[in-house]
Amino acid sequence: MEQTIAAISTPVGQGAIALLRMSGESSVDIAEKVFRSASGSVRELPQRVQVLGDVVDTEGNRIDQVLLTVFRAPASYTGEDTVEISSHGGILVTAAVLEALVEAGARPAEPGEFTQRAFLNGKMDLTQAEAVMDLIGARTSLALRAANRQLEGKLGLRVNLLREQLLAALAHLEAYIDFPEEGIDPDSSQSICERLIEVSTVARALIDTAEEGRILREGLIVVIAGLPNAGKSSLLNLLLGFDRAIVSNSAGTTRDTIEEMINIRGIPVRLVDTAGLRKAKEQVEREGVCRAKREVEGADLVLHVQDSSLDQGSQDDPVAFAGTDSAEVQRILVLNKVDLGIHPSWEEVEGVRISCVQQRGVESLREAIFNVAGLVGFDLGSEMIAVNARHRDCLERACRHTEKAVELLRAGESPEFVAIDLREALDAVGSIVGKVDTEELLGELFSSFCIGK
Ligand SMILES: Nc1nc2c(ncn2[C@@H]2O[C@H](COP(=O)(O)OP(=O)(O)OP(=O)(O)O)[C@@H](O)[C@H]2O)c(=O)[nH]1
Ligand SMILES: [Mg+2]
Repeated sequence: MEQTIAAISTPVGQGAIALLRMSGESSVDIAEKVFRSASGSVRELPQRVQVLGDVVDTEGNRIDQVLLTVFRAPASYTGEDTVEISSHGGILVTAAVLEALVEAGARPAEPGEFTQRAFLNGKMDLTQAEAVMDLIGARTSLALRAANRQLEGKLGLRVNLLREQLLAALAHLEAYIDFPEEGIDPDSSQSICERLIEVSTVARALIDTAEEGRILREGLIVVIAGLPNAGKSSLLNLLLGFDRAIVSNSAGTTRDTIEEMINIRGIPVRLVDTAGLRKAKEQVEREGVCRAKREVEGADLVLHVQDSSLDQGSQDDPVAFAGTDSAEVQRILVLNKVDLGIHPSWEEVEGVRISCVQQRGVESLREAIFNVAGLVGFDLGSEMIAVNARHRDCLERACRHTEKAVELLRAGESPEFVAIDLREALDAVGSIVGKVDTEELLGELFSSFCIGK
């Protein structure tokens, strides 16, 4: 029998109310031990109806007045008997209610354990379980929509179709394995190949959404870089809408990198302010410059800020910039301080002209950033499906083996060999939704969840 688990499902802190959850066969019995109510025994309570009562300690003293709801298996989130308790939202009071549940026989839940049980009880597939975390972590409306699509099972549906196609091809092949002397007739071989090519085409299209998936889940990495005093920190503050970074007219103000999330038309953007790039004399600033360069290397997009009131020729120390000009990183030249008048040397130069002080040009800059997101592969399509890195790895494995199977079939290899690759492909596709023996995978996956989810 699975142990009954309990957790505080809301964040630690003070709030009007908090929610505690319990799931497992003994949840109702445990609730019976700690809950006193005029509505009578918890065992006899109607399910999915909130009742008012007290949670009491072992001596019968009230810990808190709460609302309690019983969900009977299988009609609950986890598919098991579940009890939810809404207590007051204090740090001490929620801990005391949890302690009462544990004393009465529950075990504190591991991170993600409720969702893991929901998966194990067939309430959702793995992609949906992952979507729960995407939904909780979503920072923009686009990310939320994509998480909801996945939670609805849109990705699972696609993946299951791939599985069915592979299974059908394998079944077809098995028939020939039973009669090895006959070999695969050319027509069958052709139709199996066609089926498999379709599988790899669909899988590749899904792989192509991984970049969107990364951006939606982790954000587009936009690094603000340039010479000291160009106005990088001013730009960070302007895009953020509040004074996050110190701005001053002494060159070399910013040392450590400063990172904040912003939302540009639904795209989550991780905006990073960095130390001005120059040959720094002092050690702390040198370290800052090193960090700035590292950030630039890992960026999706660099906003190269320049002081456009100064002569272009006087800008950008080539030594300081060494190693930051990777051709793979997208760049936008941002010409700042236009309020001071643009120096003639910049007149012909293409770039987004802004003034942080006068808050001019911000919309054009947002537009330019949004367009770059499209260039690095942001195009969700109408279905809003975007796979994560784990899905991508599984799909790549599936493609490799499916394509290998096609090669073998075309070369007239015996069906046993082809079947080996097809089983590998099937295993890879199955592990996306969790339809394989995947204990290790599950442990790793659910440990990244919140406790109580
Ligand atoms: N006139 C004018 N001054 C600006 C503008 N943007 C920034 N400044 C000024 O330029 C100076 C440097 O701004 P910061 O934002 O600290 O520059 P930074 O690039 O972060 O500098 P470091 O952190 O030293 O590398 C400050 O005095 C700002 O007030 C602008 O658009 N117009
Ligand atoms: Mg700065």
